[in-house]
Amino acid sequence: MYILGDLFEAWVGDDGADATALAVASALRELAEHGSSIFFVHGNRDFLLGPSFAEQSRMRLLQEPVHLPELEPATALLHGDILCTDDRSYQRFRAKVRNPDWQARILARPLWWRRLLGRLARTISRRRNRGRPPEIMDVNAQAVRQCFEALGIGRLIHGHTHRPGIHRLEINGRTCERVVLGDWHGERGSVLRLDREGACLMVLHYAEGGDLALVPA
Ligand SMILES: [Mn+2]
Repeated sequence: MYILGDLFEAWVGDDGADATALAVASALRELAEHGSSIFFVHGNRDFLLGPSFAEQSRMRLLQEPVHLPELEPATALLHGDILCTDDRSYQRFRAKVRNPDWQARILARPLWWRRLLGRLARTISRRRNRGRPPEIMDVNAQAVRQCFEALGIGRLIHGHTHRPGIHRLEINGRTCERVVLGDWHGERGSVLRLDREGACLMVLHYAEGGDLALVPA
């Protein structure tokens, strides 16, 4: 199982894991104990999730892009925020907070201070994003193209933009595919099924009686 980041709304350090995070950790651990391999890529909200929580959840932390050359077509996984290059101020912010020295300095601060900083950052981000043109928050076509070319892949899978869909595009005469996962909120959930038939986006569906099923989106 590959979790492509922003599993959590906010993460201020593994020492700040709340009851929800601990419940998630124990569910993941149980899954791992039943034989699943679990991989985690950071998102723009939980980029401070560290080795201690990963160990507790039996997840392996991966650096993006995650390359899966054994798949047909060769596939790469990303959270997706790095493709949103039209949002220049966000990319500057991202470069700063993904720097290991910056992260070490922040994590050395007391938990209460990090919680305050996290709340402040979310308030600023909400204000900033209000009333902005939605195109800015989507991927940049050139960044997508460069990603396919640089990685030599035929399929790219990411989330982040909350615009689930499967997009076909032509790159150097080859038909490539960009799969955008949907979000997980309340009773909504987005899952991608990949098999020989190709990629199919699925959503969680609660049937009557509360049974959980996956149905095509
Ligand atoms: Mn995100």
